[in-house]
Order: sequence, then C-alpha cells, then structure tokens
Amino acid sequence: MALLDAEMAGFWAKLPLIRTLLLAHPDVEFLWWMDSDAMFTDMAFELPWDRYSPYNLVLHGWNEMVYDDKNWIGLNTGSFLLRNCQWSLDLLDAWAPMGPKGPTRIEAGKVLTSFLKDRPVFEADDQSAMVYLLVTQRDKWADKVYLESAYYLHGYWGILVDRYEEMIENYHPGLGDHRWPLVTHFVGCKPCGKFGDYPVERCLKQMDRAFNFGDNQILQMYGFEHKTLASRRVKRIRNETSDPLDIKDDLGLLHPSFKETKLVLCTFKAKPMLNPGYHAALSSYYFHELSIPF
Ligand SMILES: [Mn+2]
Repeated sequence: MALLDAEMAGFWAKLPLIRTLLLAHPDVEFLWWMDSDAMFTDMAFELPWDRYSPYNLVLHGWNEMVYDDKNWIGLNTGSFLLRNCQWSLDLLDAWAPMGPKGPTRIEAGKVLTSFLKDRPVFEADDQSAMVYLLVTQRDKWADKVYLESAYYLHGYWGILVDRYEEMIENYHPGLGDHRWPLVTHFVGCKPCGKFGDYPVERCLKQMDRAFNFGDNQILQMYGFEHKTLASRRVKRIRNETSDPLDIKDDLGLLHPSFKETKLVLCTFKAKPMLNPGYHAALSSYYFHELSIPF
C-alpha cells in the first residue's frame, strides 16, 4: 500500500495515513482514528480497555448486521481503534485494493453495491470495503475484530443532536451511550461540498451545538458554561474563589488519574513479525497509558 498513497484520495486517504502513523510511532499501542466530521461529546467516559485486550480492531457496529445481513452500515469506519502491530498492517493491505481512484474504485463500487444490503450505487468507500472484507474473509480477520455497540464509539448525529437538552436535564457525562454520547459523528454532512445528504444549515447549526455540548464539560472546570448550546457566548456558573483547590471536580477532569495497564501484544498465527525488534524494544511489558484529556 505504500505505493498507493497518491491514489487513495477522499475517504480512502485515512489508510496510508494510518499506516504511516503506526510505523512512525511504535511506542503507541492503540491508534484511535477519528474522522474530521466527528466530535467527542463525552469528556468523562472511560473506554473499556480490558474488554479489547484480545482484539486488534474495534469498530462501532453489530455482528448480525455485518456477518448475517451484509449491511453496509453494519459498522462505521469514522471512529475506531487499531492496535499497532503486524496484523493491522496486513489488514490495511487487505482493505486497500478497492481504494485507488478512477476505474478501480468505480468498478469496485459496483461489486460492493451488488454484494451488500441497501448500499446505494456509488464508487467504493472504505466502510463498505471493510464490511465486504469481514464477510468474505471472515476466517482470516473476524476473531480479532470487536464490534462495539454498548456505547457510541461512533454516534450518528441525526438521532442525537436534538436530544442534547434532554440529556443535560436527565443524565450526566461519563455514560458514553444514548444518554450522553461519547462521539457525535456528522455522517453525510458535507458543508464544504455540493453533495451532502442533509441541508448545510442544519449541519452547521448542529455541529455548533455538538461542540458547545462537549465544550461545556471543559468550561465547567473553570466556572463557566455556554449561555445556550446555540451560543458561543459563555456565562459564569460559579462564584470566584480564593481557594481553587477546594473546587469540586465531579467529572474528575481537572486532575485525571494516570493508570497503569498491561501491554497486550499482537497475537499471530505462526507468522513472523515484520520487524523482530519492534516490540522487543518495549522491554517493559508495562506502560503508562495516558488518560487523554480530549
Ligand atoms: Mn465521517
């Protein structure tokens, strides 16, 4: 795939970029891909890392929709976790062949539309190609792929953004699911292009609301919040104090704790590593996983 960089434009550009990032950062165990049209909207949610120790790829999705229905929206490739190991580099190679723009991508799109459920006619996209790969080469990949549906690793914006006020009224950050989504992903919004599936005004307005919904969780640490979710202006929600260390930190965002996690190495079926020194360099089997302050 290293040779295909220039051909992998549009939604396929993530593949060569991810490959480069994995190789450039061997000290990073998991890479979390986030589309530029996706936002973190729960700043307190902790990913269930232990659940993922046997897996190398974690996507939002449902097993039945992918493996039984072959539905092209059975999973989402806008926000996913990929373990940094040889398995993942192999996966990127297997995922890439439908990507090169031009006749390859157009012809591959026809294959995907006829094979997958409910897929409209359009050129090959990375998400459909992932469903296709998992269904057609299930034995090779599926045992290391976890489809997560217990929380919104990806959350479709259309069913979330009109409920933010209701969530604020009834719930709190840290839940990550329909009550307080970890990620709000503006699938189908193309405010910079002509071919979006939704009106540009609704997309832009709701992107602002999603941003402010997430931003409120940061601002509250400093005693402020947005006047409304539609407003960039902020208001004070706490009196000034001469004793800032006494400020309550209900979400635990001011002083996040650093956790020690057992490093899980990639597992192989009798296949040598690309670079034997790659993981050996991580001589300690423990590392300090940064609690990402989003
Ligand atoms: Mn996206």
